[in-house]
Amino acid sequence: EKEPLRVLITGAAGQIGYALAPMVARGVMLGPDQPIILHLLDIQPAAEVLNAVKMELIDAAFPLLQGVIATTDVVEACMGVNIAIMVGGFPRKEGMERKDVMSKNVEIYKAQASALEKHAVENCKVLVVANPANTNALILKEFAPSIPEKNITCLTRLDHNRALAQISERLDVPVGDVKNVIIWGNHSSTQYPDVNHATVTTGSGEKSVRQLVADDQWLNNEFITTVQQRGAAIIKARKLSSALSAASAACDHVHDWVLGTPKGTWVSMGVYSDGSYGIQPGLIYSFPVTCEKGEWSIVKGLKIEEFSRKKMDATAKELMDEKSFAYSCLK
Ligand code: NAX
Repeated sequence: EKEPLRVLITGAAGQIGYALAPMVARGVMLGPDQPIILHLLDIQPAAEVLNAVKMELIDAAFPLLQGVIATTDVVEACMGVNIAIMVGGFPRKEGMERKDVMSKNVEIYKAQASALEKHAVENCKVLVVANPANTNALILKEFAPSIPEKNITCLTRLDHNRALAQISERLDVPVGDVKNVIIWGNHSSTQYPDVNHATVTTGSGEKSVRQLVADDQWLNNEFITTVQQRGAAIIKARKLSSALSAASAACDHVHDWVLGTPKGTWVSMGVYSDGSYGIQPGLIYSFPVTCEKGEWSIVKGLKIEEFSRKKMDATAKELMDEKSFAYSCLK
């Protein structure tokens, strides 16, 4: 019997939290034999809803779930956690300036960084989901200097999964047979979904997605904008932003980070840039990564042609602007 792992979900009374907590409790994130203690954090106005989520988790009688701590106290929430999924944040409301939203989130992430640094286990792995995800992760990293930078990541797996899904639909092949798309850069509409190295497993071996689709016009235009705009399309149709797909992607991200990526397969993660592919160090940028023994490494040596280069640089530029803007919001 394994020791239970403590998984923190912030913003747990929100819609992603409601989808994510049961997935974690069922073993989707850390495996079917890994007992879990859930730490659920939200703010005071959501305390009653948060408690209802706890009641439902108890009522679901998940065999792996060995405890639920639901709290509005950030110190209690962070105490001893092994994995921290940061979903809580301040949403942009109508009529709000971008600066006001950024200031609020910068403050939240600064405070939560300190709490994690002081109270989480030493090797705690952090996944930031709340937007602006890359920049929130960067703020968290800067204000938790004792957490290794390798342990702080942000979610672009939803974009990665959306790209796999678009290819699967287009070619009418199972999504599990499509692999090695890449999301480069920011989790925003400037992200660059790249299929130049993507393949499909077929009866006669691995085939390149570009060859199978045989329509560069579609791949270089509609495919890219569909993935970039998918979040907006969900909001338009659902009147709410993506929740179940975001929760599932968060599980995939942590699952592969902790348990490893299959041989020959990479995934996309927002990680601290080491300067790979000419991306300025000091940004949290989405790269193709493989994971082994709980550590990610950026896939090196992929050939980048002109079309990709421009798009990778444009999204890096947006991240640099966001970074300086976030700093200008710090009091
Ligand atoms: P909700 O508004 O439903 O939930 C957010 C929750 O966070 C609320 O319950 C709120 O009370 C709580 N919260 C606010 N401040 C907090 C604080 N200081 N500490 C703890 N909790 C706090 O939003 P939801 O739809 O769940 O989305 C959550 C975040 O994920 C948003 O920032 C959203 O933009 C972001 N997303 C990121 C995605 C990604 O791929 N990286 C995709 C999905 C999603 O849009």
